[in-house]
Amino acid sequence: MMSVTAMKERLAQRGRMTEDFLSTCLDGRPLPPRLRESMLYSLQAGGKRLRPVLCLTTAALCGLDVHKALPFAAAIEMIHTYSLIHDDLPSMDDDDLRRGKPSNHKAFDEATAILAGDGLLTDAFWILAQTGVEPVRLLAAMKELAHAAGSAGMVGGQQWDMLYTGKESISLQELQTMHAMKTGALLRASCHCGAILAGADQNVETAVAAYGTALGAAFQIADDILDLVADTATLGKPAGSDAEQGKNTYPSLLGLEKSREMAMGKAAEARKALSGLVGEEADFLCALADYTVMRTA
Ligand code: GRG
Repeated sequence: MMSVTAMKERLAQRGRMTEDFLSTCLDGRPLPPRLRESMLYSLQAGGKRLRPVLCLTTAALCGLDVHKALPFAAAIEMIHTYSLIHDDLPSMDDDDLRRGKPSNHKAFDEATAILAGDGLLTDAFWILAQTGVEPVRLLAAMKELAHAAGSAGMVGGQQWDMLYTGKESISLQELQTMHAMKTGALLRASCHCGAILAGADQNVETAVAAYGTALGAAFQIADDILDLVADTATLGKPAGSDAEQGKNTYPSLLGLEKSREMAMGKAAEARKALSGLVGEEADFLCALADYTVMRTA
């Protein structure tokens, strides 16, 4: 078992590795300065870097040097960052604060924020195309990522979220499906793609993807709970915004205690998925699953 300190150190170290890559990824390209500034503003605003770390770690777990997986992992963070910029727009969640700073459209303007998101999404594929693994593996991982981020995944989940917002009540099944698409798909793909890039055996690939699915669910339930119980300064985004916007959440459907139990259950499911795997990387992933539900921001 990995200690919380060792887990946090490894998370920070792989997060920094991703940030170093991201800080130079737009260098030497002919971008309009305002667009570059706006893209870098959100890319460099902090964040846990959970998704790239998951990708780097599952790649390492399956025998690939983390440096080889780095462009792909960084591209996932670019896609995640674009989704946050667009999610905060006045036409979507209309949030003024993200990662403890003014949202992109507040720091710049709405049109620039839309373009910064578009730029990050599209450039992510330009960057991941530079991942140094066999093309067949890269293509398979790219297909998985595009599916997870697109209309059958994150984008579709966001559409469900908007359709459900303000609706009296939705079923638990509807809530779970919406979150599996909106938040879960990218987290699952972050895990799965590392294994695909490394050319993992089918049974290991399946185990890692199952870990990602359970982790994604645990993460979202924890996020709903945090929105209810944490404060804005700790979260770096407006607390209580789910209730204010009339969103259906795990606590609103199940209550706080049942939601906590469900989050713990999903973290346990994530650890169980990796039970056939040994070593430091598997231990780290198990510690990350626990961190996902214990985190305070
Ligand atoms: C606009 C296409 C489009 C999609 C938006 C993921 C998403 C879909 C919106 C984010 C809204 C939200 C708060 C979802 C809850 C879970 C979540 C993705 C939280 C943010 O992710 P973290 O906690 O953020 O990993 P950091 O800042 O640490 O990277």
